[in-house]
Amino acid sequence: MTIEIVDVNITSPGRNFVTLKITTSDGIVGLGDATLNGRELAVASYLSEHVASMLIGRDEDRIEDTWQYLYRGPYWRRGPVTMAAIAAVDMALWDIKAKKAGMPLYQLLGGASREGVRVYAHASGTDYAALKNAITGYEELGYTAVRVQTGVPGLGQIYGVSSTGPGVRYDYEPAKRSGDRPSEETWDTRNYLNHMPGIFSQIREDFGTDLRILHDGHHRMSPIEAARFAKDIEPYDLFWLEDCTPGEDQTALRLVRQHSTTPLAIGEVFNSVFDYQTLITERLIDYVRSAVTHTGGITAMKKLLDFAAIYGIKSGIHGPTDISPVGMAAALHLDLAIHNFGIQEYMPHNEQTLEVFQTSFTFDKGFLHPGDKPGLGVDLDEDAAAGHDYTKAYLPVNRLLDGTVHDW
Ligand code: CS2
Ligand code: MG
Repeated sequence: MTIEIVDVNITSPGRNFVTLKITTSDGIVGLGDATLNGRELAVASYLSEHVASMLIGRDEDRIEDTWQYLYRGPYWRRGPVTMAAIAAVDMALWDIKAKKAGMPLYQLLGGASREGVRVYAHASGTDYAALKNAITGYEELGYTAVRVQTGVPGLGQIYGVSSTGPGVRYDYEPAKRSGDRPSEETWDTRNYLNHMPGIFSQIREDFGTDLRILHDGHHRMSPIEAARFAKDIEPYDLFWLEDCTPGEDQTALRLVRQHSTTPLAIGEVFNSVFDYQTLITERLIDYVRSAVTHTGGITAMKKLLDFAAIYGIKSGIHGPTDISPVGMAAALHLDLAIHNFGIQEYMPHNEQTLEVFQTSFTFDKGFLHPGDKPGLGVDLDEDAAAGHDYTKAYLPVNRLLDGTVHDW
């Protein structure tokens, strides 16, 4: 059989999603997530203007060949737009192959290596009282791991911290759906470095040693600042410190490693195994943070994670709400199948999103399972999707207190 129809669906049930839908000549449908937060239409246009016509008439079973055709064929390589487009095609073809086999995708990836995948939730609060409330709420829901982000004295709204006060549901969304340019936030690393260790100390005092605590530095520290921070927080036994330095500077983590045993995670802005080459071969990280959606799909992620496994490095696949339920399902099938699974990020999607994308995954006491429906296990309700028009949205820009543009 061959690929007959290629559609790009754009919907916005509270936030924007781009979904590739491939239909074969015998009517089997595969879905792939192509969502790139704040730059959604660039990927949609790459797919519909450049890729769709290349797929028509191809054998849907030739997944590796199609991946290489889309990666090596155009000459221009890598980058988030191209790799999200390739990821969407790859996911859709794996979805089709698993549907044809009558199996959930994880079976084709080698079968389950565990009963469920441990997930971490996002707990945040503008001050410690609000943060404590959020962590307590997640513990009551059964979570065993939380990412903690909190306000910093002297700074206003900062990325990763819910501004709506205490609450169990993590209701922040950094991509603002209004206006023609990004909003701006302020940052001061000195205040942050002085404030955060005390927060981790209070969490350990209030919640004990069992809880897995994660934290996201969002690329905002210099190598020497990150080294000091990783050393300062060692006593609080973090599960990981994420993105402590800007992602493109792989050797920055050598300095952090020399000074601390705090586990390090990086990679949500990466899109290729080559972004990890130094990090993995020099064992500078402990967890790979790529999204299946932004790193070339299941084919590329499986190779990346197998490469990481040789060096004792585990997975920590990116899973905020800007990854659609299709991309999340792809992550869960991989998580269940690979040996070197570490943890999975999980921010539940809102109800409107789950009406558009019907999923088969289940949550039980801090663990997710992708379910046993053939394929990825996600259906797209196109009528429901049509009810939510695309709305332009921008991620915020970060500035130091003197106005200098800063990493975020
Ligand atoms: C975050 C993301 O999930 C995370 O660790 O860093 O929420 C990130 O800010 C967004 O994916 C950006 O689109
Ligand atoms: Mg992050």
